[in-house]
Amino acid sequence: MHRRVLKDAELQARFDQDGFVVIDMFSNQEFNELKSILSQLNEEKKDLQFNINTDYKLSFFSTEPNYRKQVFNSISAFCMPVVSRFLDEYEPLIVNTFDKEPGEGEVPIHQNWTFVDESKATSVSVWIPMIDTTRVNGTMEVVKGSHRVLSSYRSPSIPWVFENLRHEIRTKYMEPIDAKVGQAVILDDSILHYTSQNDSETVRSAIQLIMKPNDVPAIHYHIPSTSSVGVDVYEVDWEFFTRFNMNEPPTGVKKVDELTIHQHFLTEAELVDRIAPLKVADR
Ligand SMILES: O=C(O)CCC(=O)C(=O)O
Repeated sequence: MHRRVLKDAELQARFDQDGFVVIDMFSNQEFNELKSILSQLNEEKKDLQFNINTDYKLSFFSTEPNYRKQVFNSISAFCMPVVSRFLDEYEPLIVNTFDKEPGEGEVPIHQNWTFVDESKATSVSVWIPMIDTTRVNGTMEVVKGSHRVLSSYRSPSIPWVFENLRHEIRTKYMEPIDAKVGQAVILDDSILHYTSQNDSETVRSAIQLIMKPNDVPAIHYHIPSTSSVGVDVYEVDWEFFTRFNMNEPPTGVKKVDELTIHQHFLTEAELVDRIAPLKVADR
């Protein structure tokens, strides 16, 4: 039995079925406060260097741990009381800002990394768009029901099980979520998701809080380059993620276990079979 995620039973049932829910989260006043916290952080951002070059600007890729700490501290201090109205005893592990300039910013299809032992608990991403979002300006798109059924071993060093299906997933199975200012999308971190480039004239900014139940440890999986099946399990915390460069092995954290995994690259038929709604009741 999985530890519950949401306090409300109806939201929990929808989350279990689809792998996400959209919530009216912030009052106008709260949203405006969050906007001003973000614009203060953006002032600091101008001279930042990034250790990974992407078409979108992600605070997690900043080479400056102090900036990442500042993003974590100021956004989570403000958001925690609000998010806690909905999530059942969750705490932030990573806080990110994502910016897409006009004409760029595609975030390729991915699942978020594994942050907890998913046989017992669920980590979530609380995604908060700072303007109304649709497919035109790069809203959140998801494959409904793709959570918990693909792989619970996800990290920068583990190959994606959907690697051979990127085109099919994006063109046939992704569904955009039109989101309004004040709303948040709560995603199971194992759901397949994607955001397109921003084809509007306005910058599209969003905040992501990756959150875990406060009574389970945070973990990070790493495959050493010498192995293709052996996974080292590290126990980690929020500070680790303010300095972690995903192109390098984890440092300064304790290895707590070693696992053997057999990743299997899915075919389209297998993907369809796993996400089929009829199977939801059995999960
Ligand atoms: O904001 C974006 O464009 C991507 C966000 C995302 O991938 C996430 O919150 O997991």
